[in-house]
Amino acid sequence: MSQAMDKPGLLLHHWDTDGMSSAAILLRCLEGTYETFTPMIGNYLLNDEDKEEIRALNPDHTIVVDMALPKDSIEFLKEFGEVHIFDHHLQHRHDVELHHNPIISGESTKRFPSCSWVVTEYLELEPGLLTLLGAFGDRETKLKDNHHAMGVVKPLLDSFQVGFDDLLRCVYMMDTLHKLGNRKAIREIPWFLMDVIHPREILAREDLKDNLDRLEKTIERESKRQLNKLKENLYSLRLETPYNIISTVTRRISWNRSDNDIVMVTNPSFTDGETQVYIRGAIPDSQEIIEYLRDMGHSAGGKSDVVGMVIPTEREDEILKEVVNRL
Ligand SMILES: [Mn+2]
Repeated sequence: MSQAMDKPGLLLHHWDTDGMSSAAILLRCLEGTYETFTPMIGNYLLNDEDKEEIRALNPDHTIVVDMALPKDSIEFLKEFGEVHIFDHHLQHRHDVELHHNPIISGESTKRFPSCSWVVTEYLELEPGLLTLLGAFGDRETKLKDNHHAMGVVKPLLDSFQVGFDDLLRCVYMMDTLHKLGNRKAIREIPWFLMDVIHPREILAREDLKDNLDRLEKTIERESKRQLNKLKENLYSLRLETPYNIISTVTRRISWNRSDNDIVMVTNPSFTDGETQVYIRGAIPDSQEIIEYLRDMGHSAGGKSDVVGMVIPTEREDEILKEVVNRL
């Protein structure tokens, strides 16, 4: 990846721990100047604001890390120069200089639990703290069931003389940045991480500790509020928070209730003009709800017992009426 001296490369990464750690691994190895960048939090694409900022940076080339961007965003980046992608999400292969994604080449997610793992192997590096952080971020405690990964994780944890939970705490501290919507800090942290050699350097960061306390207090308070009963076994709660905590709040409420209950939480205050909706519990047919929303052009996803969506706030009542009819 050669570059002209006067133009920076663009290192575009996901806003979570895996994205920040993978970017830091690359920064250690890249020569030349780079600008780190993350899209608007919650958007798995480049919107007009992102594009305007990238135009002003006028990068020499782009490296995309841990983020499955749609074709339109990739085509935009190609206007500036070469595009190299390192990822592990399911996606179509893009027509770019390099799209390195072992998962779409048929490798297993056990073998490559995170993008940090993908980048480490591509660069032929020994797995290290940053490799672990990405995997802990994406898999959390489920990493314990991955024998291949644990074969690498265990000796490293021993060498740092820390436990599994210490690394998890690093992840929770780092992920406060996107939950609090601190995009500037997310873009700066790869530069801090690239020099970190021991987990204690992360655990000692007072700003991240304060973030964690603040978030925990908000989540705890919101999770204990009175729910509205919409119908038998269906309860709702409306948040008014600028924090991206809807999935955590919904999970906490749901875990304290009967398995037959469904909890629906909404938050119109994370993004202007959009309402986040999160539903968890005994959902009769989550796939049908997801398809119904996607057919109308909304962002929706989930599993059998979870549905998450983002809908326009001005059409919220009408859309949620249809959703509630399906619960
Ligand atoms: Mn990832």
